[in-house]
Amino acid sequence: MWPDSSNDPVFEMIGREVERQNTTVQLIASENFTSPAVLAATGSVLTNKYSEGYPGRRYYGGNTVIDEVESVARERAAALFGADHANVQPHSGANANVAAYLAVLAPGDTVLGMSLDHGGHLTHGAPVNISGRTYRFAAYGVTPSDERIDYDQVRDLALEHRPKLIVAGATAYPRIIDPAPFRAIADEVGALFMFDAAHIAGLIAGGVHPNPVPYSDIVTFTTHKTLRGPRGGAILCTREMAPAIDKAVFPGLQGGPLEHAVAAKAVAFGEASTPEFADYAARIVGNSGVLAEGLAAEGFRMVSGGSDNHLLLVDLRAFDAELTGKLAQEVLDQSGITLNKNTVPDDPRSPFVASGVRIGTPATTTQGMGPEEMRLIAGMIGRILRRRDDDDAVAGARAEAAELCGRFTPYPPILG
Ligand code: DSN
Repeated sequence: MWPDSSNDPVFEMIGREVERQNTTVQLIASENFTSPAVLAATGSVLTNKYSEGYPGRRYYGGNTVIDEVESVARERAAALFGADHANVQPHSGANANVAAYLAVLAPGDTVLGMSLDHGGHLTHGAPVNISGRTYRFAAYGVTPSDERIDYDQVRDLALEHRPKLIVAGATAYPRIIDPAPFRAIADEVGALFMFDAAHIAGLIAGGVHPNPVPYSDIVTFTTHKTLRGPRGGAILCTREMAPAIDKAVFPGLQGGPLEHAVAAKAVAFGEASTPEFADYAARIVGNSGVLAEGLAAEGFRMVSGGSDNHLLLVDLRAFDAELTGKLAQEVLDQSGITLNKNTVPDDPRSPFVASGVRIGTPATTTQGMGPEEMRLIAGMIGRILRRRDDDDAVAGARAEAAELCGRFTPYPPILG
């Protein structure tokens, strides 16, 4: 029926990626290990189906089962976060954000969001992104003194710019983002309020970060970060906003939904509603705190002094003024520790070089690593970066990382 692909080298490559994920330490703050159930749904025959539209209102026949699946996903997402309505079709967090803008803004409208170089996201108005090219974004950031969001500055900027929409949320901010002052500021200036919860959706679901849903007109998020589902996005909104959001996702922005991903999102929402997941979310944050202490003991400076969530932003300059984020990422990669370079607030270096690294604990926590392993990893990072010119030290660290991961292997090789 089909050509024989069993010897296609792509499968050998996938096998090597399973091996990489199994044998190196995954510290990218936006990554995680999905469950076998989520992987099974992602790899299901639902990928074969066209289903433009929404449950009960499709443009193609044969969608009885798909309607059931998408309805379950929508109901579970809404229940998990206490929202009136969920749209589970966005292919990504970026698509979710662009659809939200499409729903409530006209080209040229003013929006207030967090600047990318203080921890925001490309879709929060970066000039190179469709958001920055279509709308007039004004940006708030963190204070120079405590490196946290200054809600007084947000208010001042809102009063000055009178935005139609205020956006909260970040990709490299290690602290709680309080939705309440944002709501108050939005009400004061007559703006809508959107919270981009991409990074922290799992922490919200697990009850260790304030839930922005009661304060927001729209909440967007990704399903593959702390939430531990398949790669994808979703939007929560009020009942009043639901028709505009649905219309913006389809037909406004996307075509046929990826129903295999929608099924996997449904499975992930189910998993995230369990007591085990709440325990997991608490352990993510606990591990982040221990890792911060361990890295501080090695001489690193945490931006804002520490972390309340799943990530740390580490300013490398206190440890070694010559060490860039780019070099640290490369040396650690060779040593079996995967993380990403990241600018720190007001970084004199470009984003390609950067003075910091971003470190997250969602994946290692899924593997079952705890405080003891966080202290070990902090020590390894310090040692590797101090001895970065010593090839033997780098090779030794690679073996140490493999030994550590061998005790917490996420996947059997068969899943390749
Ligand atoms: N790429 C994501 C992250 O790493 O935070 C944001 O889109």
